[in-house]
Amino acid sequence: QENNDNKNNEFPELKNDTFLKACRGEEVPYVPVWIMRQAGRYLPEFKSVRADVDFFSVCRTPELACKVTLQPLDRFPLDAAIIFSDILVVPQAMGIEVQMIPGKGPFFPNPIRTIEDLSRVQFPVDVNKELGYVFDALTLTRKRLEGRVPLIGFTGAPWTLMTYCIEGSGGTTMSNSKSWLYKYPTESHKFLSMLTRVCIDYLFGQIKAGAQALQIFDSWSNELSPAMFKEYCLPYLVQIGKEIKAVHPEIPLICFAKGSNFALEDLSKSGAYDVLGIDWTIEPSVARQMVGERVSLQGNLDPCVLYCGDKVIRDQTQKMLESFGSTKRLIANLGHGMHPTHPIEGPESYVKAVHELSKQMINK
Ligand code: 1CP
Repeated sequence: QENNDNKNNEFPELKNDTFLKACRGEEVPYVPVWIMRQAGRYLPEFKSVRADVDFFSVCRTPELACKVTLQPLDRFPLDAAIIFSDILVVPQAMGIEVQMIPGKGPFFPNPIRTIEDLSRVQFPVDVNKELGYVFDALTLTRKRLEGRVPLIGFTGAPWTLMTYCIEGSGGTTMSNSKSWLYKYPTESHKFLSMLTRVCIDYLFGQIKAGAQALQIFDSWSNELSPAMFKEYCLPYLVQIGKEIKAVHPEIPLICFAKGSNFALEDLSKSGAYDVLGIDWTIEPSVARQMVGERVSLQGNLDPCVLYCGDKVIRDQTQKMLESFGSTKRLIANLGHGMHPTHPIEGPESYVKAVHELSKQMINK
């Protein structure tokens, strides 16, 4: 508790608040842009850090986490930074071992396969003890940012974290985790409630440490039918947003329930989020119609456009901005994260196109 009190007063003054303004639906001079996975292996300077240090050691070393968080900002005029970490630090904090296998991704040597395995999950969790390294990285990064742009903190959503814990890796059919929902509804809700509690405590800690906005990643929500989403995702997403909002109404909250387009209306009416992320499987104009003016939208360029050179990127960005219909209540991003194989010129062209084209639209 003691480690972060009053630190907010010591942070440098924010110079570019375009992203925060767009989250709140205020007037902006241009559409702000940041990119999911903007720090990562497409950057040679990231690869050179990773050459000597394994993935979770970068996350656990505030100096290194801070360094790689700032790398993309030194290349591109992005409007927000996102702390370098991973959603899987939460299962680790609950006593579940997670390894990062180079070229493969996350691997859990002992996944939570049976309901008996739930007894192995550490709960409750002292987030200051288990995740204090993330808080330290946030505080350090907020200082080193020198107010250039706001710093975003994040967590995985309960359902997405539960799928990893049960499947033991990504890239599966989700048959184990989805079977849980159908076969063991009580235990599924129990596991999701535990994860929700840890996520909320973790996000409170991130705010205290200096995070200026928070994103909840429900990357695998698209695996669930509307009825299953309503039962196993929505209530927990709403609980997280509401509990944070009750104490910190000033911190913008972003929910990215990837591909769950049917949920946009419910999420926008829940009052739990300021911003909803969308991927490329929904037309921006349709998403805008579903959420009205209740929330800001964030997205949604197909990451694969960034392979296609400046002209295609510019044309597709123009189409995207036009489809959103208004430059208000909008944050440009991709519909998902950067790929390791992306050329550096991709995000460079995208950020430039968003800034230039949106300025033209606003000044017209
Ligand atoms: O060796 C490496 O460098 C591994 C690549 C990598 C990176 C750069 C992983 C492994 N995680 C990260 C960082 C990361 N992960 C960030 C950093 C901040 C930034 O955006 O710059 C963030 C926000 C995440 C969040 C994350 N991790 C998500 C949610 C977002 C999404 O992409 O849907 C998920 C699903 C993960 C799990 C994960 N971690 C890493 C990989 C390769 C994966 C996905 C594996 C899979 O497909 O299941």
